[in-house]
Amino acid sequence: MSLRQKVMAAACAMGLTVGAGLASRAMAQDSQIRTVAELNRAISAENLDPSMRTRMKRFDKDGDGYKETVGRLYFTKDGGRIAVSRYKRAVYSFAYDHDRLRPFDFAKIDKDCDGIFETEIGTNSEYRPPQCIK
Ligand SMILES: [Ca+2]
Ligand SMILES: [Ca+2]
Repeated sequence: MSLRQKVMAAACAMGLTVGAGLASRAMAQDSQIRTVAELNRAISAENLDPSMRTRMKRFDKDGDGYKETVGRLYFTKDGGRIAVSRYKRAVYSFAYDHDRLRPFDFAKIDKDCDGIFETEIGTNSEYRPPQCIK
């Protein structure tokens, strides 16, 4: 293969990679999780990566010194990850990432505790458990 051919092949491979990245991002947007039920399905055992352990950490999101929020990080078998925030076992927000690389793609919160994540929030924003969950 000539140098020119090698460069063309590399450019072509990069183009395909970028295309696949955009396609998976578009799919992630299409399959956006809208409800607690859809979230629970996404993090059910059969959809998780068996080689990765779910991580758990407690957070003080409301700033009262008590770590009321339980955060769990799930690794999905399609190569993504989902961070879920719970207060007394009830889910109130999550963040989704299709490739396990910073940053997360998007994050949502259920502000009125009706089981529907109606509010998009910044993936780095601090958010406390909604009053209705307490
Ligand atoms: Ca707290
Ligand atoms: Ca809601």
